[in-house]
Amino acid sequence: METPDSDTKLQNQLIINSSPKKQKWCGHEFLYEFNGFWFTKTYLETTQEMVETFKPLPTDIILASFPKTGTTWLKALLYSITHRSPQDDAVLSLNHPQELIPSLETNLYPRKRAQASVDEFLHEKEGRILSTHAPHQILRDLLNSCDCKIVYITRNPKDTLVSLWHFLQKLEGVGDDPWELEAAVDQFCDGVVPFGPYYDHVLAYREESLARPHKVLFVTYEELKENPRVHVRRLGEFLGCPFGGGDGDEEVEKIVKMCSFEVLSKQEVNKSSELSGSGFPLPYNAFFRRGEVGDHLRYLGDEMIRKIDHLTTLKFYGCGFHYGI
Ligand code: PAP
Repeated sequence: METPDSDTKLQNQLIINSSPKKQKWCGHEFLYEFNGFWFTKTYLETTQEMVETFKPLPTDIILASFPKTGTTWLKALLYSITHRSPQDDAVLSLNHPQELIPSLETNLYPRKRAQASVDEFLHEKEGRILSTHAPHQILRDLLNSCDCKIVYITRNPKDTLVSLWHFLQKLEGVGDDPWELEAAVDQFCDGVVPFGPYYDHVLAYREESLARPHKVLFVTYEELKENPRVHVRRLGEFLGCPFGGGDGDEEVEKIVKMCSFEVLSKQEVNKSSELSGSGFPLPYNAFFRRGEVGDHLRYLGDEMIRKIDHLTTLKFYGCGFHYGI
């Protein structure tokens, strides 16, 4: 996953940060602490590079999320909501959502030096949709530097963790040193997972959405599942491309269906076990597993659930956010 080049750069950052904390994670990976959050070596480098050089535009839409909370789904939705002409209809059946909307730290910054096309993408003026898993605490100045719109999706912590745990089983090299579920629960609760702590990540974007509702829209995976039509309309309005009545209802219906787990996960491109061009050493199909609310009940024992719920009560309920249990 890492390159010799990233090693050198990391060394320099480690010197600047004096003594960053480092913790063993899963497989052969370590995580490094930066401004209170944990990153793999690659993400530490690319996130720092992005913070130093990325210039959002007022016309940008930034999809922000903690990993495994519904990013792929929201990518499909944002793309469809903002591209509604008949010739756009086939795009989702031919392209993986992760490739339609690039991730700043996964796709754009690691290759920025090497790929002219990426530079070109970053210099596009209108209608860019970009995603990031970076926490608001680290991006605050950058995101507040212009009037770009931010859509943040979150998902209940137990399903998020279970989804992350499954995803990482598919990562090359993890098989030699499996990430046991007990260890995953402990590390998740300690916040030592990529882009963690999860709770701090969610709360900062939520706070920002309450303070600046015209700039940040906060949506949960569960509410999107429960009533996708309402939230597709809400997204359209927030992004300045509302749906009317009549034809609007049909358009909403079409988008909800096109982006549903049932339809997307059956597209050939999304079923493919080829290595994806998403920047992860993972196949295309790794982004579609079960797509359900409450899947954690199949995997987490009572004690694990108690531990996560206890933390959720302290962190979320303690802040008046009654979510995640
Ligand atoms: P990422 O952070 O690596 O981009 P992300 O897309 O946020 O991953 O999360 C993947 C989860 O979203 C998977 O959940 P699961 O492991 O619990 O199954 C995946 O199945 C789910 N997912 C992908 N597409 C959809 C969709 N269209 N509707 C609902 N869930 C989806």
